[in-house]
Amino acid sequence: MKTLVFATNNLHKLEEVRDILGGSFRIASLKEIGCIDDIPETADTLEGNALQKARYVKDKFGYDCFADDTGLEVEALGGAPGVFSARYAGLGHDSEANMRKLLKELEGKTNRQAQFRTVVALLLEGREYTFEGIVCGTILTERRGTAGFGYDPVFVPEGYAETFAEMGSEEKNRISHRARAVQKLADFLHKR
Ligand code: ITT
Repeated sequence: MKTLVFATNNLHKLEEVRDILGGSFRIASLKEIGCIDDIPETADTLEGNALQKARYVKDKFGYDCFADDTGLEVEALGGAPGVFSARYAGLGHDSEANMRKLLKELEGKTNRQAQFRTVVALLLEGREYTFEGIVCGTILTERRGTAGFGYDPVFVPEGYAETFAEMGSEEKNRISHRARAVQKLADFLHKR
């Protein structure tokens, strides 16, 4: 089975991607390759950050690898928090504070349309590839559910009544932004 390094410090993402790709690839974590660095994400696009993370691991550790950058893009907020989703309420990846700020910004707004967008960047044999996955939905006025991570408790994907945090990992991993991008990555790798 081919091994792929996934350049993420987010253990929820690692678990999701292992669930999605686990049957076909062995997904190695940064810890397994001896990387404990806080990888810089200073680009101003999801594409830029995904490539930055993958290039960092390739340059410093020598492994072909892939990375994911994800943002929640809210229509009434002009696409914010977008690439700043992790740091929306300040430094520190504080999901509770980020959701609190989001709900506050949307107070009284009737347009609750949003989308999660993931860009996966793959570095393989000296070339770079990107794959995108989007899921549209709406932002609730309050949190619901405890599964998942990040903004999952306030996001209801289109065509569903439950939030990502209520539906549990199996269902989220069938329809999510990350699942869509990672499936494109898998299709690409299978065709090679
Ligand atoms: P890495 O950069 O180490 O991969 P990260 O947590 O910094 O991990 P991102 O920059 O891609 O990841 O994600 C930005 C934020 O968006 C993240 O901290 C979450 O709050 C949120 N997010 C990402 N994917 C999500 C998902 O599937 N469901 C809910 N929120 C998500």
